[in-house]
Amino acid sequence: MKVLAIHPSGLMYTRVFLRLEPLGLEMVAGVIRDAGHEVRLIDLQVESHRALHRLVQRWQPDAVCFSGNYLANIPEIIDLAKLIKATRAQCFIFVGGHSVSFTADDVLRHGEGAVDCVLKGEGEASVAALLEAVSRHDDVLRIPGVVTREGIGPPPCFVDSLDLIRPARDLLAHRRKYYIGELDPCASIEFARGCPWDCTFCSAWTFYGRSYRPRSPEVVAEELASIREPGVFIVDDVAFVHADHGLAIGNEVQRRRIRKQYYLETRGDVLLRNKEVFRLWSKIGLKYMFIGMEAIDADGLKRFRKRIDLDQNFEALEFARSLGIMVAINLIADPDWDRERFAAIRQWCLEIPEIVNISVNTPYPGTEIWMREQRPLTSLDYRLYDIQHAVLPTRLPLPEFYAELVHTQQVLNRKHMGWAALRNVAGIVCQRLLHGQTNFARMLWRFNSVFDPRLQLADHQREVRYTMSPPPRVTAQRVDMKRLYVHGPGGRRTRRIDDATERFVDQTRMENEGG
Ligand code: B12
Ligand code: SF4
Repeated sequence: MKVLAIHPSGLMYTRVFLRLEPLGLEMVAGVIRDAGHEVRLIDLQVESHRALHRLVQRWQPDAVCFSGNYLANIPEIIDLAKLIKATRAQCFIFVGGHSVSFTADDVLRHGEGAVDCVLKGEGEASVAALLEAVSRHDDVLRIPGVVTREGIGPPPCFVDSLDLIRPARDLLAHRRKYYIGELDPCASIEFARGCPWDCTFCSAWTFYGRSYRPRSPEVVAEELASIREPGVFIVDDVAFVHADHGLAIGNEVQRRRIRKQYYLETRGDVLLRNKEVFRLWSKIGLKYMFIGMEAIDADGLKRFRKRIDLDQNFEALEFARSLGIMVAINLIADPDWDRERFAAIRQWCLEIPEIVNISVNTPYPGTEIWMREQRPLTSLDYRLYDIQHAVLPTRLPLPEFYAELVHTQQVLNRKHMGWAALRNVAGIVCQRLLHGQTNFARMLWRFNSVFDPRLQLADHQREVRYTMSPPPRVTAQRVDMKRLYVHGPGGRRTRRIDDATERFVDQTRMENEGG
């Protein structure tokens, strides 16, 4: 079969700070190709809708699949599916990915027949079986993870081994367009999959059932060596959860003399527990790190169930500074914040050298707060669910909330954007420009044209053609968390959070110590 894989357009964030290759879709495309199909991949973060329609007309795919990781992309996916189905009625159209795994019924309902099925969970596990069933005109509802308008198949399953899967990186036409800050160009890679923690605002754990599955260090190093880009974004939810795994990959990287610059995301407590890993990685190229601090008060951390205290977070920042790694931290702004709260946050952030990113508290389907939040949602427009818009009632009038939010982001970004930043990074900018890489230079001046309170407010006035189903009415006490899981709970063997102490227990270390 001829299969076209489509990644939807970028959201606000990717218009300024970074743009990354669609790794999940490349992995799914790799499996489809290995199963003997002809595959093409188009990424609408860097190509136009017109280019997509031209490709569909010329190439005439038998099947089209979309990556639905982001809730805010769902209307775009539905519209594209309808347009493609209108011209190629016989084409089988399906959607997979993180967000659509939690909203499958809605996606099928909005699709009005244009979306043949949603494939929930890890795409690699079932996509080949699904296409086989389609080509034989078999019943697709036999396939794990499939949901159609007629019914639901068996629950999604995990791939047998992450080591056997390689992303089809060669299918992307514009690899030089992917970057994060000065890592320009930048590729992406996965060292491990899943997260053992259970923060209330996050759906990474409900997707993977709190499992955590590392890939073999040799396989990771071999894949790294095959990457051409000098920059690498490690996409793990929490990097280096197991010290031995991080050290083993680091040693392999050294042994093979792989020289790259890296960006990763992790937690403060992991950084402190596995200092030797981060020390090694700072020597072999770790440049940037993102820490999801989320709150700078104990109450906030407890409410988000971060299972970490403030002192640990601050100590982690100190430690990262001592290694010379540039850290970006994330804080979650609640729509309930008033002017004083924003001012206090601005003040705190200006006193630290780190990059501070502010996102807006947003209940997403698949998260605990989606079930527990008692405040009414002010909008069911998917496009506003990108953690840059407020979908809960704001204490300040909405225009003022956006004015405060963007002003705070502006103040924080001034440290790292525009002329102030250029003074420090002029050498890097010139070097990238000499290599024809313009992403980083452009990024320095883009903030104000994308993050603008008037534009954010205007987004609320758009016509809403697809409305999301609201959360089921449940009382705060009666939430059955198991109902949220896409993949069943991974069990304690892969989890290892000690519920009594709320601390993570390093599985590899325990095994090595005979624990
Ligand atoms: C790396 C990452 C990013 C990267 C790159 C993402 C990219 N280019 O795809 C960056 C930093 C750019 C990013 C940005 C944002 N992100 Co992000 N991101 C992640 C993260 C941590 C890992 C994604 C990843 O690459 N995983 C590894 C690959 C292999 O897995 P995967 O992509 O999920 O794909 C698998 C399945 O989903 C599925 N699948 C995927 N596509 C398809 C397609 C088909 C056809 C099939 C069958 C299956 C399938 O199979 C794949 C293989 O198993 C996830 C958390 C998570 N665990 O999912 C959050 C996550 C997806 N991000 C999230 C958010 C909110 C954002 C932002 C909106 C945040 C912001 N500050 O603005 C932006 C928006 C970016 C945009 N698209 O424009 C939320 C999504 C929430 C939601 N429900 O919409 C998540 C779930 C994090 C969270 N804590 O809740 N993100
Ligand atoms: S530690 Fe990070 S990835 Fe894991 S549940 Fe919390 S926010 Fe999500």
